Amino acid sequence: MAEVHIASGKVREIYALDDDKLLLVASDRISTFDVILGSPIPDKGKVLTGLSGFWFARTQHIVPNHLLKLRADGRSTEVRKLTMLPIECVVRGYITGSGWKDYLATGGTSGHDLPSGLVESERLPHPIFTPATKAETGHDENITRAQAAALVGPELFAEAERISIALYEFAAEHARQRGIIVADTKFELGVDESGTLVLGDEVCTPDSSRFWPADEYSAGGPQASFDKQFVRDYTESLGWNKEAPGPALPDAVVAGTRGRYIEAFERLTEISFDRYLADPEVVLK
Ligand code: Q0Q
Repeated sequence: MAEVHIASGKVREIYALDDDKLLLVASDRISTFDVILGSPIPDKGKVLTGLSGFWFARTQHIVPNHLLKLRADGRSTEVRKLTMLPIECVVRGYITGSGWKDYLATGGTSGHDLPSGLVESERLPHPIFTPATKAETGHDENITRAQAAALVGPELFAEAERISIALYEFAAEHARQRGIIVADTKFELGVDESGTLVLGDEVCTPDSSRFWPADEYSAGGPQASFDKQFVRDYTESLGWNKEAPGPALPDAVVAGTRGRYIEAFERLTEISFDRYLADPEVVLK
């Protein structure tokens, strides 16, 4: 099959396989503070691809998805071509990151009035849908639910919100029982030729979500990242100005980070990563 490269993300590539099919390839690149670092994390792309496949296979009762085939390399997926919604479908179970910044400035985020007196990283009474517009570079911009509804239409918006919250609640509960807090996550939804909403992109991975180790959780400030903390601590120790080019990483930081990705995979899927490498489709069963 002739593959025509059509888009690059920071850590992923998209190719066109034919008029209706795309190939998503997850690299081992890692980015932090929106900068790609100088060292890849071996197998990171395979871990994230396996996790997305795991969630796709277990959420079809909530929403159909675009996955057609998980290739033997464990990092490439053949997917149905969709018309993607022009909004990022973000769900937050905890107030942190840009949501926390909005809360300090306005008492809410994406138009949600939140309880007063919340502390950073506090769990919200209920998960909230906080849409954002896609920014080519840098951070997405949080928009209100009304703005998002104006962009996609009220019916599609209502369905996208319902689906996104249901997906988050399903994944976050599964993860919490296995020692990982999914603080927030970003879904990409699209419509197929019949106008049906379909889940695309990656699902509840450490790259599309904030993963926190549950046993270290303590509201009142920023939380340790389950997967990226070694990298953050190292780049912090360099006094890195958080601008490109990102620094190269010592072998120990690369190996430790690889271990955290594999630990997240094995905790959530209860499948050994070696078994996944031997037969990636094991996550779909
Ligand atoms: C699509 N992306 C993400 C991206 C750069 C991934 C467009 N099924 C689809 C998908 C998916 N998934 C997309 N378009 C049409 N049909 C996904 C943001 C961007 C690299 C990898 N962009």
